[in-house]
Amino acid sequence: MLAGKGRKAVQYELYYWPTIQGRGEFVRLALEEAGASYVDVARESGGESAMMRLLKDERIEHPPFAPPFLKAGDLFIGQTATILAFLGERHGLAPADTAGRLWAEQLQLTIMDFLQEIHDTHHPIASGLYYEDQREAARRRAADFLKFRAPKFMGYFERVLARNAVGKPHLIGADLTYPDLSLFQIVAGLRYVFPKSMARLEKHCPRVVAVHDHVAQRPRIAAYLSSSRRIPFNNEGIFRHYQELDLTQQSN
Ligand SMILES: N[C@@H](CCC(=O)N[C@@H](CS)C(=O)NCC(=O)O)C(=O)O
Repeated sequence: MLAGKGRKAVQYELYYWPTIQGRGEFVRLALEEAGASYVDVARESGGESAMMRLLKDERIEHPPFAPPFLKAGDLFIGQTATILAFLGERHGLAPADTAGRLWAEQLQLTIMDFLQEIHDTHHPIASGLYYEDQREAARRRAADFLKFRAPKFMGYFERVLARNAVGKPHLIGADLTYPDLSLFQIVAGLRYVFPKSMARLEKHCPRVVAVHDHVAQRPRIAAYLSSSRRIPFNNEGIFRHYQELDLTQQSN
């Protein structure tokens, strides 16, 4: 059991690949900020096999397509954004009104689009092929990503933050919501993947960086980040560092 000391009895089961942050990390961050009690099942002995069995289990009424998925009582919930909408509502990490909840979902889905494009910089042809088998395409894709797509996504979140002028670094209203946690993870991940390009890009999006810094300092998140529950970035996951893909163009 990975839940911290003094927490209530296990409430949630998170199923995700045990050696990477990946999409599961967006869920872990929400569980940690909520102070929720959870088991990161695939990191337990025999847990990965249990996860694979569940993915094929015909008795599950609403079967998830892929990890991450969350078991909450009798509910099985797949899709990162859907899991976060569920946890956000349950744990005060989402706006209470319909318009606000939809806005949070919209921002989260945009973050998931951004994440997919980050993944595609190192695997532009196929996830099932080795990076080494798609290196040239990756170089072209990363160059395009750094020149056009990363500035466009970051610029969008910068504008959203500028419009939400509440004096606090939050995407929605005056309180922290789950898209803030996910934006933190995007910045942390991009710093690992493209350290040189990110140093340049961050000069144009100080509000996004402020969200990152605020989230990193929240007591539960800070405790989580320095714990063994936080898997270090590595070159097996979505965020991978290949030096040759960083700063592949010089124009920004
Ligand atoms: N849209 C889904 C994507 C889920 C997904 O692609 N999961 C990856 C790991 S991060 C996986 O295991 N995919 C297996 C597959 O696509 O066959 C989400 O956001 O949760």
